[in-house]
Amino acid sequence: MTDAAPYTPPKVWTWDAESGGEFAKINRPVAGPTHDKDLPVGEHPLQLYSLATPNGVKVTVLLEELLALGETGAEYDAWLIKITEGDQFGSGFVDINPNSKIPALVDHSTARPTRVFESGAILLYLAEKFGKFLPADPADRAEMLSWLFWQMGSAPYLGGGFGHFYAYAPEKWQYPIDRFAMETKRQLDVLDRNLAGREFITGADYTIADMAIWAWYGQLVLGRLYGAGEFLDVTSYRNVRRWSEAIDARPAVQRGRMVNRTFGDADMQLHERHDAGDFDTRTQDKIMPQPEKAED
Ligand SMILES: N[C@@H](CCC(=O)N[C@@H](CS)C(=O)NCC(=O)O)C(=O)O
Repeated sequence: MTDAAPYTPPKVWTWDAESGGEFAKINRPVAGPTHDKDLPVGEHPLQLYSLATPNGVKVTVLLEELLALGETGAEYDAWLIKITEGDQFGSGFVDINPNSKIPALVDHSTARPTRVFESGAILLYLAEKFGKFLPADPADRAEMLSWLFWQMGSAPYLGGGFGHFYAYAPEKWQYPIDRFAMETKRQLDVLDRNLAGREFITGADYTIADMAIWAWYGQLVLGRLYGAGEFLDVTSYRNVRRWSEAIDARPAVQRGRMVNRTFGDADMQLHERHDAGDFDTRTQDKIMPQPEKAED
């Protein structure tokens, strides 16, 4: 049953009205830049242009994990792309990602700068570049790639489907919420069954598949996405919860979550990261003007 008003599609769809909802102002039916704007370039080999949504967090978690292993070549500048203000449609950003979505990376350590877009491609590019967080054995690697691509194909049902209609659409409509809640719960069950016999997604080793899946489904089960923890009964996925908490406890994951974050607690927001020391000195609680102390 649905209470949505019936709609008869016209012969040819036209863009003549805002659809409403949280992101209506930035959505357009055409690609390409809307304005000229060069991207800033910092001193480090890797330049990341992003925001701390799940797709952005995947990449900053991997970069922080690589740095934690001592891979100094993974030093990076993380520049903030404010998607609600249309930064993704600036000409410089479109040059590195014609799809106008965060995250996007430029590697300046190569003979010519290498652009990489799509979070899954960025994870794979960095894991291969440093030879970390991906299995060497072909069968194990195939398993890892299967789960990485599972995440890339599945999360749009969670974010663009469930999250959109449950949290961002201008009204609550039962039909799409039912459809995408069902699919989201099915996906959580896929993960829960897989993690029943495995410590991490592909077995004993922590890989980029864990990072990619954790950013979406781990954070969902930890109650951080769409205020939907209770609605989806996330605590019932016990294996996913155990795995989510273990990954969440990693210091590199904690740091990765803070980068390019513009919401939530001020001490967890590091709008831009240009140096490892920024986590201690540049979070919003430290750089925001503090209220003046009352005179004694
Ligand atoms: N498949 C892409 C999806 C990226 C994506 O959807 N990014 C969103 C934020 S999570 C975005 O930049 N949205 C801006 C827009 O749609 O204009 C990836 O994994 O990198």
